[in-house]
Amino acid sequence: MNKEEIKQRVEQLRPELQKAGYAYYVLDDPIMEDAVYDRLYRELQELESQHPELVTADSPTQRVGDKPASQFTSVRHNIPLYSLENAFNIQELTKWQERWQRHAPGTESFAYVCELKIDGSALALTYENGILVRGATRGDGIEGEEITQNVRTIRSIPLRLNVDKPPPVVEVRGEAFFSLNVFEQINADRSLAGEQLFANPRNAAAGTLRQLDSRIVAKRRLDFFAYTLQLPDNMLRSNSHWSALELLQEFGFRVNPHRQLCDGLQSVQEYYQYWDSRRQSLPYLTDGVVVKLNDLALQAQLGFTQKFPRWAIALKYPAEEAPTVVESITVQVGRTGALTPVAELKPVQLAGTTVSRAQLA
Ligand code: 3BD
Repeated sequence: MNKEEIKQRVEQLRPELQKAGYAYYVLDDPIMEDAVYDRLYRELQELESQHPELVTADSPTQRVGDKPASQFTSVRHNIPLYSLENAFNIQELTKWQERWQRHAPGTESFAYVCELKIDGSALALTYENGILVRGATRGDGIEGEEITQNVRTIRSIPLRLNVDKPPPVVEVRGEAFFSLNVFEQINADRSLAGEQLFANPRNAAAGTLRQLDSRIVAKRRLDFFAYTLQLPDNMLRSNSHWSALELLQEFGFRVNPHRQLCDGLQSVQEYYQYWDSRRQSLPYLTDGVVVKLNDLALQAQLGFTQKFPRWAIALKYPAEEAPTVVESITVQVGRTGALTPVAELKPVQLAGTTVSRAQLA
């Protein structure tokens, strides 16, 4: 093959591999045999290693770095990541609605978007001209850590947005998480290796994102649901959060399929109860539902308090409980000599983990 033919072959392999990865990791509907994928991937890798000048940032081969970082740098978010106000029952949700309505008097008709609240770790992704250029942890919402190389390993995060004319800058936010079966496998492997277990999938996700060696991150199979995006100008079909979620999906992100438009608190409550009773059957942990006003103009009118958007709230599930028996009580000696009584429990499944000990004081 001459130079031009190699370039053509590379440019043929990339979209083919990218489409196959998208079908597998985002749609969960594979279109290519693993062996075929492997063969084409290796061919691309081989061509790129012989012609490094042909490597691009969005090439499917660029998901895993080759050397660990020595540390992460901190980055200031262009737009802060706000927190979410919590409500624990429908009365608190009603109070919230009355409050935002005082800030937008005369709002007669409105709709809410209900989403499952994924119990993971929040990420901010920046795309320039459609290419993923930066991934950062939430941090304190103002500053996070730049973890781009780790973010690239998440197969359900597109390295390039699936649009013909990408806007100059797009910022996408969402939740990185481990599905429960992956989490259990990670802890089983750690147990065999004599390593300390992760307490729950959220800690495992946060810990993995802060791993300095992206090759380890790549092996752990993090996943990602996108839930919001910031665009420079308006690309949306209608000025609504629902359209934003649809656009994220068109861009190539995984967006949680269990979202729902609700016309008032009655249907929000039904959604909440429906998912409270079925969350045990989901393959990932959720800790509540997030309720957001659908109209983006209304969101803009309401704005933010010091910490929260006025137009969104999390309705949390009560902490999970599970009965078990105390098998014995032991005393743990801390590093400083402090004594702590510990109940040794008959192991019980709780919130995605096995609980076998509980501190008593
Ligand atoms: C989810 C804020 C807003 C854009 C602010 C409305 C607080 C973690 O599935 N929407 C979701 C989820 C989280 C969200 C927003 N929608 N903020 C959302 C969220 N479907 N988990 N969060 N976050 C993300 C946070 N994280 C760590 C420490 C403090 N706050």
